Amino acid sequence: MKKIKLLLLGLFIGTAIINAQHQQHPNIILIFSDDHAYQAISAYGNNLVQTPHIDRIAKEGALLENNFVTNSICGPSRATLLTGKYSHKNGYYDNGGTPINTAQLVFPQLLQQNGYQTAWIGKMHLNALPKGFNYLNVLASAGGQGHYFNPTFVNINNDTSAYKGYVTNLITDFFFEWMEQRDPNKPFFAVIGEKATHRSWLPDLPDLGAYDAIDFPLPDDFFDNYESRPAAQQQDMTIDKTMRLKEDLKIGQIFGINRNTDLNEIRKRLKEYYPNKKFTDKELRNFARNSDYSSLDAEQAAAYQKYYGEITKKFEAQKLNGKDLAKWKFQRYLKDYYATARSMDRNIGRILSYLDSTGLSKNTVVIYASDQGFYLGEHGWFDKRFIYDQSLKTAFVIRYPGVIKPGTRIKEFVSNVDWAPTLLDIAGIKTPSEMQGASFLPILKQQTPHNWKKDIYYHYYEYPQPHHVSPHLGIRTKDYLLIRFYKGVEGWEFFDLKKDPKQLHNVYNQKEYAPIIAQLKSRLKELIIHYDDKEALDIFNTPI
Ligand code: SGN
Ligand code: CA
Repeated sequence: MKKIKLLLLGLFIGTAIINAQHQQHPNIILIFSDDHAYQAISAYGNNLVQTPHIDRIAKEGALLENNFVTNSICGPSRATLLTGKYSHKNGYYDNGGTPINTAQLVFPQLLQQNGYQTAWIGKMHLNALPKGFNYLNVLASAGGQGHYFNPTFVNINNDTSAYKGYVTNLITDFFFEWMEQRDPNKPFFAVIGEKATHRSWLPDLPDLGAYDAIDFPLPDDFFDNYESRPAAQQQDMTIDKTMRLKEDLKIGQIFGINRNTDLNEIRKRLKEYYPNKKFTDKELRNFARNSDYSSLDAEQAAAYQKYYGEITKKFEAQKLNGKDLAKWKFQRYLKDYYATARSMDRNIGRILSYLDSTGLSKNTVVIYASDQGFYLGEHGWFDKRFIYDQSLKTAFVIRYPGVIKPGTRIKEFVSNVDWAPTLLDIAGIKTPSEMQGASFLPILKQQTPHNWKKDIYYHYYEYPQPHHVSPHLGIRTKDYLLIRFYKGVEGWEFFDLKKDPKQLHNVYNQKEYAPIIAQLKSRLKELIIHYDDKEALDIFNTPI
């Protein structure tokens, strides 16, 4: 009897110690999506579609209204997340295919040194596997973008495997599998890297057509003429001209065929859409090119074929052109985009329920963020890259029970160089001096340091492909935006955000702004020097 009592006491103390350790070192989950616009989230004010599970994280924790990125594109955002550094310091400037330098320090290594088990599951897109992870299962095909259906993953040993199913569901399943096999006596850190909502926006089968009844209001700058903004005139990312009917909006698309499919089979399927049209063999083979569509199995392809077949027929009957066609494309874009986001939000719900049912919710920090912002028709665009708001800002909601007061809304400026320092701070680890950001945990606790930054430095590089956005650098404050474009287009832009929140009127040449522009230029120079961006300093010092 005595022995049993002692054993129970021992167990009790053991559990208490583990709990105390976990309080000190809470588990951290970062659900990190791709191209999911903050304006697509109901917690951020979208009232046409609901994202109940992202909203739940915000409601039970904090929502950041001014969370910016330093270089609005996929790989560079992930490299900044891992290193806490700008692109010019971590060497990952664009999606050009160069592998990330794996010799440099990434914050999960510090988590590991402090007893954490670490995992990254899903989309990573860095062309090499970084250090600092105990478990990796990341999307492998299409240059790391992966496929929506039946995707291939690569693990920490560089073994690739193909799986059956829809990518977002699989990523959640892999997370659960890892959770079951991890050591429960250690705290964990996991990145759940979503492929959603990346182009070409393929929803899971139950979500096909989920928003067909909604007529989405056209942004009032949808037909922006880009007056006074030469770089905006040069870009190649409009819904009107760049977005493709077949490859993006799936009009006349044939699903589940690939290079090996018999041409007669393709011809037969096409007859349904184009009964009077004759196709050359080359054209037929082109239908088997886009791998996101060829990876569907027979059952998935049949569901997609049925849904988009109907839409194609209706589209063909309407014979749209000009502005009507652009408006129609906008509707279809948003319907696919939001349906893909819906498949993701449901999976976020699965993750939250799992944490509830395993008792982990109380000592696990849950973050939902996207790698950058995205245009949903503002300026007539899709994609990202520009320093303008919709791509510069990105969603960030965080739940930290007992530490962050539910319903907190944060207006302070933070950026993705601050993410690594913040996550380290949550784990009780000091930020190494080489990182360029600072922890915003005090802000989340509503104890903002008096000297917290009031402006953000930005530098974008990738050019000209794929969307012809001129490389630029700039500074964003609460009231102003100053930009220097330096390749393709050379020149300055300046926006008064109090009068022009949509950033439509470049007033760089208006005399009354000369004093504030001069002030911002000198601040921009300070930031360039502070972040040690040598190339930017040369650009800044070169007169135009
Ligand atoms: C692909 C897309 C682009 C997108 C980039 C980068 N084209 O190239 O539209 O900007 O990825 O996206 S697609 O026709 O292949 O879909 S990122 O999120 O990885 O940075
Ligand atoms: Ca992205």
